[in-house]
Amino acid sequence: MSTSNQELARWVEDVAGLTQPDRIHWCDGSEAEDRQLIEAMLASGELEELNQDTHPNCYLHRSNPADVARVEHLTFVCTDEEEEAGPNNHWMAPDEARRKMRELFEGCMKGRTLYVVPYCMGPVDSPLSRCGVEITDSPYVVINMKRMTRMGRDALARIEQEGSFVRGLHSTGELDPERRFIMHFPQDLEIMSYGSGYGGNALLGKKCHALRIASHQARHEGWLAEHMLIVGIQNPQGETRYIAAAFPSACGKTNLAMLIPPEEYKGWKIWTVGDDIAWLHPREDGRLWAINPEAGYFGVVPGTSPKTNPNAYEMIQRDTLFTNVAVTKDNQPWWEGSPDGEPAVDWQGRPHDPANGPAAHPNSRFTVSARQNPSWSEVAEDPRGVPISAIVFGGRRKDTMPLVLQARDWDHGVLLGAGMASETTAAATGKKGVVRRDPMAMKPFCGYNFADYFGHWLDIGDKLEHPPEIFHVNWFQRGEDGGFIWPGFSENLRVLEWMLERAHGDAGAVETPAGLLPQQTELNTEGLDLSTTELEDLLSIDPAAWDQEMEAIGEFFAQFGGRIPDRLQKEFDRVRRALSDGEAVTASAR
Ligand code: GTP
Ligand code: SPV
Ligand code: MN
Repeated sequence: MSTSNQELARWVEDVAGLTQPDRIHWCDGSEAEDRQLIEAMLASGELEELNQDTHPNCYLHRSNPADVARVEHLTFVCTDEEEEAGPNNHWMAPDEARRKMRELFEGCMKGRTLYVVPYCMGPVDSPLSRCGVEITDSPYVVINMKRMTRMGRDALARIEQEGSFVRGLHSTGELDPERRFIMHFPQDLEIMSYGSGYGGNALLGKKCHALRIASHQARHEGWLAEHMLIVGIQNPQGETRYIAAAFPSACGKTNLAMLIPPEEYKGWKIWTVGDDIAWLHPREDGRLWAINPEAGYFGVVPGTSPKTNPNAYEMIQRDTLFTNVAVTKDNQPWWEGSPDGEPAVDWQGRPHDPANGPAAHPNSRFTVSARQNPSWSEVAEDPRGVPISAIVFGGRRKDTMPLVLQARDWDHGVLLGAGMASETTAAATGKKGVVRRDPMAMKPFCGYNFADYFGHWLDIGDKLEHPPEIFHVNWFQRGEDGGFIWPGFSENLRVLEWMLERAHGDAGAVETPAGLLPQQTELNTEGLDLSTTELEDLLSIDPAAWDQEMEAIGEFFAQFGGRIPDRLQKEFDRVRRALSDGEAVTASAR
């Protein structure tokens, strides 16, 4: 295989000249090719077969222990001006970055195969989709891209027809954390990644293309590329409405996207459209429509069980690639939160010893095709996407943020998103559990200056005659005993129901200076074991805590100098003033 696209052919030739691989393989995306790669990786030890009786076609990949998460401090946005990348990104001048990367890539594929991986983000027949080509020397990347994207022949045909594509060059390199860089050149639609074989650093269609590069394109073309799940909620009357929700990494997107309704919700059904990324477009009908650019899930394994996420648990019993989980003595995958079994060998391949920490890495992941999900929605293949009724922002916060809060209008919603913060998780290297500002869950992924991004969100609102309602949620508030107050998981549907009633029905709300809270009687808590004080804690605004929160948001905005849009600053001032005039508010004390 090769290509009729001259630009692509020349680029592959140039890269091969630089990296000097032994062989070049153009990926066609076929099952036969996938099988051959898996066989070769089993032979080389890059993959291990898991128990084929209990887990047919499931394999384990163990990363280098120094390469198990995204590396935000080594991820750069290389624009002409530093201001364009903004204080939210690490920046390097494009020339300097290219020089650095050339040195690293020189001769790095000697003795290896160079794979050319054409892929399409989004349904191949959708005008909203965008294509890319990843060049990589990692067969692990190829078999992941096969599950995560529309990869191979059809994508290449679209590229040849359209003529444009995002270029991504990747090499695993020597996995030295000192020689590891993930570089983005948004103006040239180009990505270069060296020195990591892990997920978001190496599967370039995902965070690098579909968020960092796409957010830059979206800004110029009038749409949004977001770190959001897309879920359809079908009520007992048979109506399905769609919600898009942005939570930071490892904060509950996959779980919410494939939730199973609680027992009290007879006749309700959840449909998964996407679990990590949404591309949102204003349409002529005045509504916001969304597609999921991905075709699979690269999901957090720990905590997945028939109790927390039965759909995900069922979906990963077959045809799944596991990365960095532990195994039982009969070679079944095991992780913290597994419903049964005992770990015998840990994620690093050592005999399990609790003194070494968790048996599965906290950021261990599964890779599966979305079609394996029992709640997979056919509309994920619809070239038009789905209309969005509500946008939800949410963080992992032990206090301050109530279970749910509705914005009074679009601008206020943009403030709720821009003001988001969340405790850091194992999805990226660095300290865990530290509250940091993470606007719209895009801190690691926005390819340009956040101040301009907030302005772009305001502009999108102006284009929408029927904008989605905007909410903020927090499933992670903790009580005095340190445990989560809200039961979460399935029960989150109760909150989604209130949102949809606010968007399309007549559910009541209590106005507070921070936003609208559900009236206690309007949130269905039937069958839940929640005391009155717990419910009050979940649905209240503490003025002292919010005063501190606004202070922190103000300081965050100040980093951007005068670049924060006036409209957002005014909205901030309005809420701040209202809060300082107000009293403590709980949903019960009306
Ligand atoms: P990325 O793939 O990193 O972008 O993450 P994600 O947002 O898809 O996170 P995911 O759904 O995989 O959840 C991460 C962790 O949060 C898992 O350990 C879950 O068990 C836990 N979690 C998810 N939803 C809830 C919830 O409603 N309540 C509580 N307490 N934990 C949750
Ligand atoms: C995340 O970290 O938000 C992920 C996993 O979804 S990764 O693909 O590594 O970005
Ligand atoms: Mn993610």
